[in-house]
Amino acid sequence: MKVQDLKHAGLKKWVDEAVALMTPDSVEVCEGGQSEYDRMIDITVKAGLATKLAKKPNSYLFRSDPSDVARVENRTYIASKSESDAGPTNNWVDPAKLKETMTGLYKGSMKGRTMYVIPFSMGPVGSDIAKIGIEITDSPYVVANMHIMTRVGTKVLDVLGSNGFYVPCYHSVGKPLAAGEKDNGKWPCAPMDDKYISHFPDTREIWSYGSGYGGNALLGKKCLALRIASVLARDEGWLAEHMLILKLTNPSGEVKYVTGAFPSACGKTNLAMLIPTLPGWKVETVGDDIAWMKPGADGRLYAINPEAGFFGVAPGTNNDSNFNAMEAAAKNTIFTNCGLTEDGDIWWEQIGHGAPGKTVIDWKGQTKPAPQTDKSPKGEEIAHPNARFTAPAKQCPCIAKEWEDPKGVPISAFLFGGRRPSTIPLVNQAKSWIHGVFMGSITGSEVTAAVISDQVGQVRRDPFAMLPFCGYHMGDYFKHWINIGKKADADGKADKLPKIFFVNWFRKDAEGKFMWPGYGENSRVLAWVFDRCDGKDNCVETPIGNLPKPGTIDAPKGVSDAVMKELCSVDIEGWKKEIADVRKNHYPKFGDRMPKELYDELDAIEKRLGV
Ligand code: SAT
Ligand code: MN
Repeated sequence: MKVQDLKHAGLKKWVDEAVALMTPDSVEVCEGGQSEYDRMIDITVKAGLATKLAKKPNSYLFRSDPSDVARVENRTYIASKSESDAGPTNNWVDPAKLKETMTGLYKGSMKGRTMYVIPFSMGPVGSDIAKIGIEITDSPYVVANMHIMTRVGTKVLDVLGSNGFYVPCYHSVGKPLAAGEKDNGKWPCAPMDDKYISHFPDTREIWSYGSGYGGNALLGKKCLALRIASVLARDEGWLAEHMLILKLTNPSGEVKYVTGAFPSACGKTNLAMLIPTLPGWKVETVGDDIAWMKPGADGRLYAINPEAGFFGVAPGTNNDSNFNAMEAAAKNTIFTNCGLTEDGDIWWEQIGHGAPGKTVIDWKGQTKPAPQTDKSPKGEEIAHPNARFTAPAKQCPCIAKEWEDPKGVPISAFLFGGRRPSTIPLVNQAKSWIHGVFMGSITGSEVTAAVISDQVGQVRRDPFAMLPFCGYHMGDYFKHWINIGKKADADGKADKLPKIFFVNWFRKDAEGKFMWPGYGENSRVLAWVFDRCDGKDNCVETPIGNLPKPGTIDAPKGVSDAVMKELCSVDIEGWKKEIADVRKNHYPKFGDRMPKELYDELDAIEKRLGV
């Protein structure tokens, strides 16, 4: 479709301005559909950027530049008008200055390339909870990924109409081509110091430059669906959260929907696609990363998954850890930075088997001996640790039939969690909404070797798993959560809000061994949560919250009664330390915008613990 055929006057003008600034060789408005997707892939194959996989139907492997392999948090900006609105935990630059710098970079940045204008819907097209974005990009890889991760095309423009609201998103890889120059197999991107992932919350705009990878470039995901959406949600009275959504069915066929927020590397995608070991229970997936929730007329919160695909971490995924993800990525999938086997299949660390043949090509394009097992020495990885698969959600065998319901699904429980080797029990229900907000605000996870080496073993707090994804001041974000509870109270609908739980699959014993087997066995905890939402008599009140009554969570094989008891009891001394750390090191980070209600919770728990 041509730009002059756009019916939305503001949109047409915005695109014209971008064309004048970025001077692409040609411009194309994306219409969506399989043939457009195939054409984008074809362009990348011809440019030497993608390899067709012989072993996976309609699937391709890309290798990015070694400098462009993950989100770049230190180049990510929340450029609100006022610095204090971005808060102390976001990078801030004056929006006018940032636009000046980036306009300089965008000038001529698409020379030699095609500009694609991607109309996309976050959420089912036309849903009341959905939002529209328009991404301008010079990367056919981005177009193909957006086709999988969002709903793209003319159907979105039809909903937008001639004056609808959309979030304008600029993206350029920042590598213009000289006359006759071609990518020639080299992933285009700009040097690190020229990369910018910028958000303008006041004007609801996203400007991204210099990176072609993941959340830096697929702007519907973290940029729109979390950073900008969190601001919209604050202003409009809903929630945009970094949460999975799952459907839980008990043996009597009753259904509840549960969301969960966990910092990275805590198994969010695995939980969303879990295969229960508990007989008669079923888990199905609505979403694995992001939930948008709006209060319905009945006072319940209704959630949609704004995405249409999974952008999952490949290493560690195998038929045992996540059979459903492996199936979802078995065809029509884009793989990035995985290894390539001799017989034309992908390979990664902990895929469950060695690589066939004599050699494999690693994510940097180097030929290496084929690994016999599925492990590689650290630093010698065949797949990059942040290698990804982009797979359509509808291919997931356990996708819930209502995953695209435009009304969303009514949520019964929120789970917060992290990797906590000590202190934090297996599951703990908040005493009240505000106590649950308190739990969310102190969420943290042990730093694993995969992240930052000098912090290994320490707890890094990541409130609501939103620290890198909140588009405004975290103190105000906590206040927004508190206000959702206050409003429900005022409407006499507090009992309709989800119950809040804190879970921990990662407790370790004195020898450093995991005490809880995790994975499918987590269904035992989900079953307890399910019954708790029905008010079943399965808990005991303690100073830290409601813990499982002995015997109400069946121990999995190999877990003794003594271990179950330890997992479900209060470690008073540990909690005193936990709370002291929150008071001294965590809450002060948010300064004077830290809501008083949360300090009151801190006082109350100290009192209950006898501090
Ligand atoms: O690169 S993404 O932001 O899409 C994925 C992630 O880092 O969680
Ligand atoms: Mn995520």
